[in-house]
Amino acid sequence: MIDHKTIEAFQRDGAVPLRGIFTPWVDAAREAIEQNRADPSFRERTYTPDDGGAPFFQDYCVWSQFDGYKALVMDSPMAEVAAQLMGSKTARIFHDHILVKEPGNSVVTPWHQDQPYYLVEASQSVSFWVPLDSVPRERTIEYVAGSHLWGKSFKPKRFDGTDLFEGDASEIVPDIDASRNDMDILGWDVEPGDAVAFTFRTLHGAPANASETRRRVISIRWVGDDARFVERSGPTSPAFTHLSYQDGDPFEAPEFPIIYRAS
Ligand SMILES: O=C(O)CCC(=O)C(=O)O
Repeated sequence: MIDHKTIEAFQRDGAVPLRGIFTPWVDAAREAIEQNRADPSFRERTYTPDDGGAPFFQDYCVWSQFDGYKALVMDSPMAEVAAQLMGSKTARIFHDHILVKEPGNSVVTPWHQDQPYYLVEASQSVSFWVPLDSVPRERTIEYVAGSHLWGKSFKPKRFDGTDLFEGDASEIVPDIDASRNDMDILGWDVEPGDAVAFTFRTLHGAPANASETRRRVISIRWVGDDARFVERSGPTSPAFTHLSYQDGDPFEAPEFPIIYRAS
């Protein structure tokens, strides 16, 4: 499905572009975005900036509720590619994150790792950031190459800057923008149906949308064979408060089905 060089780049850099692999699923996914905006879930979190600018719509864990998202998860090669990139026999879906930055939206997605927000820990993880609009290099998501191998877990904050877990004393994300010249920052211009695959531990961030074009994205997260539940000091993001588990339990629940299993 994907070549060896792509897998190597993913494992070395923590992020790799995949060109055109989801193009057949773009139209239905765009339809799903409109259905989802009209009928958001209880997890929806839309940021409307104080500057009166356009909103940043976000929703989570809705992939099974809208046909266009479901097709991307179930019918596209995503699950098999996830298993290949992770070096896992299985690919289990964790969740989706819908991110629509409307034209003129001023919200910058701050630099962060995804892993510390989650109720799952896995050495095998991958998110597919799938744009449904063209996004040029200057407006696209960026990654710090190799940061997934730093052995760090930086403090999770909401995109509005507040701490996710009260009293969390973990290390704050370094000021990546101030040290851009000393870092290997990766980013690619992308077309609808491309994707960037990255690990839950890779530091990433994304600019505001100062353009006149929408920036619709579906980010879909997967884990591999060794995934385990992890207890945090408060509700995770996304939160699954109805689930009960012990730290280190195998990561299994009906909302996280295995979609691909190598034969
Ligand atoms: O698209 C964005 O603004 C951020 C996406 C992101 O942080 C993610 O997919 O994990």
